[in-house]
Amino acid sequence: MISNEMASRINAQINRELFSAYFYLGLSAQAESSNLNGTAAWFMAKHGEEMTHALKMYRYLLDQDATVKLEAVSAPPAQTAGIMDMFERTLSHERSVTGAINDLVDHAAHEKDHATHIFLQWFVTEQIEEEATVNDILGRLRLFGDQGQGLLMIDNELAAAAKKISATAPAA
Ligand code: OFO
Repeated sequence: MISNEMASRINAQINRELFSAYFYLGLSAQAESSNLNGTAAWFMAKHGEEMTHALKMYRYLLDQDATVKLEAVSAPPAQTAGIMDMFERTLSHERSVTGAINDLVDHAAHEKDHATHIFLQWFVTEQIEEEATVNDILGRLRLFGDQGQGLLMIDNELAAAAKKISATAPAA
């Protein structure tokens, strides 16, 4: 059993994870409409990952005999200004999620809720990887360009990365 306050904070995080999934779904559609099929596959794979994150928290609340409270999910950006903008928004989004996870960890520590504190460690590690991956993609876009051959190469790399994400997706 966890406190009502802790459960309510985790419910808010479920909403953020569902928003993340929605955010990536929107970017996937925009990338595919621009014929960036590898990029679209990568964002779609991220969509799947974010759903898994939401479901991990959903499962945790139920296992802790707490109430799952699903709220409305905000709309993601309807338009972006190309691939660079997509990944810049992705990085800033993931940084905000990292901040929210850190706040949850702080609160679990404050409540001396050891179970939740341990549960959240997986998310702390996951955020490091997510930010590093997006930073790497942005670095390559800056280096090789977001048009022509450079863009084609990066789009192909993202197609390969999407396959790996899907193949190694953790079970909820
Ligand atoms: Fe759920 O890790 Fe990204 O947002």
